[in-house]
Amino acid sequence: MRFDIVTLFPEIFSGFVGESLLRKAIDKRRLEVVTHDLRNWSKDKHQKVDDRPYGGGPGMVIKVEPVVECIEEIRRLHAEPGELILLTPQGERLTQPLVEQLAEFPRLILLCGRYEGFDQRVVDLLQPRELSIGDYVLNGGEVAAMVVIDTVMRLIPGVLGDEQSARSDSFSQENRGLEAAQYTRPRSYRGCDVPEVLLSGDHAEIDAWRQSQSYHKTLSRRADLVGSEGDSPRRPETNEGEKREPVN
Ligand code: 6GU
Repeated sequence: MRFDIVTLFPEIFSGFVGESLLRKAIDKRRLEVVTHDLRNWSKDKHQKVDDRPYGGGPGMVIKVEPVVECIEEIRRLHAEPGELILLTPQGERLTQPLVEQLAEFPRLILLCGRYEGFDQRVVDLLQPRELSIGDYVLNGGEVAAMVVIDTVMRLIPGVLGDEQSARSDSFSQENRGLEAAQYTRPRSYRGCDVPEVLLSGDHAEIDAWRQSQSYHKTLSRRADLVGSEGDSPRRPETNEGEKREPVN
């Protein structure tokens, strides 16, 4: 899968792209990440890509020509035209099912906004899919683009190493609930012990305990995830949860 990132701040991505999991996936040729500096498409000698808004008001607006011409040019860099995504707080909210859809595309082009936004004609002409990562305001789309790459890449076969672990993550199609608590050695630390059931070696019992934990944790923290019939997490068959220690 290929990601093209269009941004005014390509340096923001260098540490992220060098990070080990992403770096390894790139080295294994499972992923390709290419940044493009929007200023390279400026027609201005000062490489300006923004201007004052018509009608007045605070802030600056990113101009239409550099964006449209940049997207046209980078589309031609690769056989796949790519799914164009504009990162904006006004977009559709990114959720795990949407991440799963995005992971099916061979190429995503991520357009990062800044300042007060883009000239509306960017959207009218290019008709991107508009995405937001949540109900809060970022200074720009760069952090949101990293969230898209981070969430999508883990679903690409061969990136995580263990595909099953991504499929059963919290919020995935397979598991809409929160995950059960995990423990590793030591068995006891400062008076806090690993739950006995995890040491029992009884896998059916362990599974039931984890399902019950997941269900009760989801209900207490994120009741909004326990929706209508058919939605996970389902209530476990047993009443294990009631007699166990409370979930944290
Ligand atoms: Cl994608 N961009 C900005 N600027 N703010 C956001 C966002 C995106 N998603 C949530 N807040």
